[in-house]
Amino acid sequence: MTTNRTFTMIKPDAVANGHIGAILDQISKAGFKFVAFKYTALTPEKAGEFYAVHSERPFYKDLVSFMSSGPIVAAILEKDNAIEDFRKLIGATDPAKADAGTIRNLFAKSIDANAVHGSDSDENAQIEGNFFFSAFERF
Ligand code: DGI
Repeated sequence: MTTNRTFTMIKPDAVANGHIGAILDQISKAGFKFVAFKYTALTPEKAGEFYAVHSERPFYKDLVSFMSSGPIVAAILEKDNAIEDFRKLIGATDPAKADAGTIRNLFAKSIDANAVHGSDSDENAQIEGNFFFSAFERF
């Protein structure tokens, strides 16, 4: 089922570097509406759970440590074709390969600290949104 929703995080590097406002502006100008929004932080346990799919990958430990290193912004976004359009807006996982003008091209410095997360499927958008937000926190 297509939900027209995606889930995003502004990661600890982008928060620490003062890019929350610029990133939210770019997301809004691209036509995404906010369904749910919070400023929070992941514990190492929660970060490990969120990225469990990568638990066998060599970068998993560093990823969990980085994602629990400071506050993040978590949000559910709505727009037609949300998953694909948001992945285009953020650019490739490795910022060195991200197209000019994409969020990762503008605000990320490395593949592990790459500024933003965007869900890769409708199914994962639902799972990830449910990970952070209750029904009472969606509008
Ligand atoms: O969906 P993406 O965030 O673009 O990428 P992903 O789901 O394949 O990986 C999740 C995160 O894990 C990614 O944003 C950064 C990290 N990651 C992925 N591949 C590598 C990586 N980190 C390192 N150090 N090296 C990798 O090859």
